[in-house]
Amino acid sequence: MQDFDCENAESGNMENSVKKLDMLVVGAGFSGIYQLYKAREAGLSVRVLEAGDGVGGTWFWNRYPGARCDVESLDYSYSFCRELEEEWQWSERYAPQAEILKYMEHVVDRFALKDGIQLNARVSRAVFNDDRLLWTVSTESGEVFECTYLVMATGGLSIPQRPQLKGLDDFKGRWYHSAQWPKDGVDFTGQRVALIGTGSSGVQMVPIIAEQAAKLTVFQRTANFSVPAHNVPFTEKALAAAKARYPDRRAMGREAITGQFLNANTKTAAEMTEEEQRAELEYRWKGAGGGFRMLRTFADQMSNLETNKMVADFARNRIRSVVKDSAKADLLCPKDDLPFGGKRLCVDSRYYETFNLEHVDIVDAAAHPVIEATAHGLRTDQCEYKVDAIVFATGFDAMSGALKAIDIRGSCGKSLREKWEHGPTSYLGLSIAGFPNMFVVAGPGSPSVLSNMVHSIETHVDWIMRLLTQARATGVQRIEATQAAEDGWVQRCEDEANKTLYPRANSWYMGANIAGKPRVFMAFVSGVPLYRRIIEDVASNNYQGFEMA
Ligand code: N01
Repeated sequence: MQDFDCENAESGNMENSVKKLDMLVVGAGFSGIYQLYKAREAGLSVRVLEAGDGVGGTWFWNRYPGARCDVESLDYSYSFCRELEEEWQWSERYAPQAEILKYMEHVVDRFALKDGIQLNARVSRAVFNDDRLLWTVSTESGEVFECTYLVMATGGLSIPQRPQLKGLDDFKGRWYHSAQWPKDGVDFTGQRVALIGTGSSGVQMVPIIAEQAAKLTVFQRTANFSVPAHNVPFTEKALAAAKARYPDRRAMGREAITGQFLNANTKTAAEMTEEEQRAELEYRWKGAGGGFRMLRTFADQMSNLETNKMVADFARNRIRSVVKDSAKADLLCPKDDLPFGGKRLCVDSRYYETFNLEHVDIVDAAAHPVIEATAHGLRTDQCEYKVDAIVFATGFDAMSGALKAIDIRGSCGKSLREKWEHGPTSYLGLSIAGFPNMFVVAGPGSPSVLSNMVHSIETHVDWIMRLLTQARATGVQRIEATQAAEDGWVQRCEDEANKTLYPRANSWYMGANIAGKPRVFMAFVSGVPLYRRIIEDVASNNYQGFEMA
């Protein structure tokens, strides 16, 4: 099958005609770009539909001040091409948003992928035809495509949680959401700014907005743990040394639980002396460690409450040692009922230090919820805060949101929204019973958000392509996870999660950040290496759990 004539399509000449492809990919983030590359390599006609007017996914939309990756860039980057690794020069240990976006644009150019990506094309509906074994996919602007395979590369954190705040339309200042930040940036110089939300986005923004604003008031509903990034610029020498060991680094990453090497301690806390425990905690908090290394301080940290509390207490002590005002420090210390790492750990640069500035304040939005926006600011149940700008860092309808945003109809018209009414279900986090020939990259039920996303994305895309290559070679036209396989996988994910402390936290991993969203732990918690072995076994066993016809 030939790729359609995109020149005609874009000029509108084919507006009402149906474009036919082997594969359609939804989303041009890390997943969609790599899926396009691999599908083309396999000789498929393929097109990526992207809602934005540029590629990059997360890194296209999240342009808020201070946005940067909190997985080290040497790991949070494609590993499929050694030359790409060699030629790209990361400027910092944790690259800022603009640099990651530039990297992704470079990948698109370098591998000549641009003509396979259609921008400003938001997919609204996808319907499977059981007789013709095709997906019909429509965009909001009315374009229609038919494809044999549909790959949802829609991302786990791509549907922002819009603020449901009474009176927002009457607010006379400007308001922003972290994930829909203006391309030209925002200058807060001299302004009074309110910031709602203290997850990763809020924590990254606070120090930068504080540099500009005359007054910054942070409305915190739940204090989460944040650890220092110890971000540093790369010297030429350091980068060259790291690159000389790149294959080893990648290999160690593949065998690490999150798909990035964090020098995990293999001992439980009980197997160490107090002195050793202390040294381990210090090492991970300080420059040699930092960031997510704190999640790997003890082998039983996410399964043993006592061990977890040791890490949590250590972090709370660090917060108190930085924040001079004890009332602010009290508020910033996460409460005892939140396990360390139970909500996604934040990684910051000078977050806690920023609260020592006189013009930066914190409001307990759990005790005194924001009730409404007024013409001149925000009102809690206590008082009105007059501000010039409001920043919402209130997160996303995570994991399932992007898929439910599209009206997806599988075999016999089955609706994904209805199927997922009680929470997302899948087989292996990449296939859904009742939705043949559709694949989800890093979907609910895979390690995805608990891992180095780029590694997980490459794993999924490679696996999908291996399956499709075999299917095409053997004349298989319909690939579908069985309901029994899906049920078994959902149960396994739940059982694995219940062995850990994760379900104790009201996190977005659990759907707890969205009112009315079912509480289901949405990721495979037991790590990238085990997960990869499971899906490799499935492939070796003739794709056990799939019906192939
Ligand atoms: O969103 P979040 P995020 N009133 O959901 C609060 C990734 N990421 O955008 O905890 C008041 O974590 C909410 O409070 P609570 C990363 O995976 C990565 O910060 O629900 N507050 C919370 O404090 C991350 O985990 C990077 O009580 C309200 C905050 O808003 C994920 O994206 C950088 C509220 C939302 O925190 C999401 O992070 C940034 C309300 N009505 C993000 N509603 C990297 O560096 C919500 N909140 C890779």
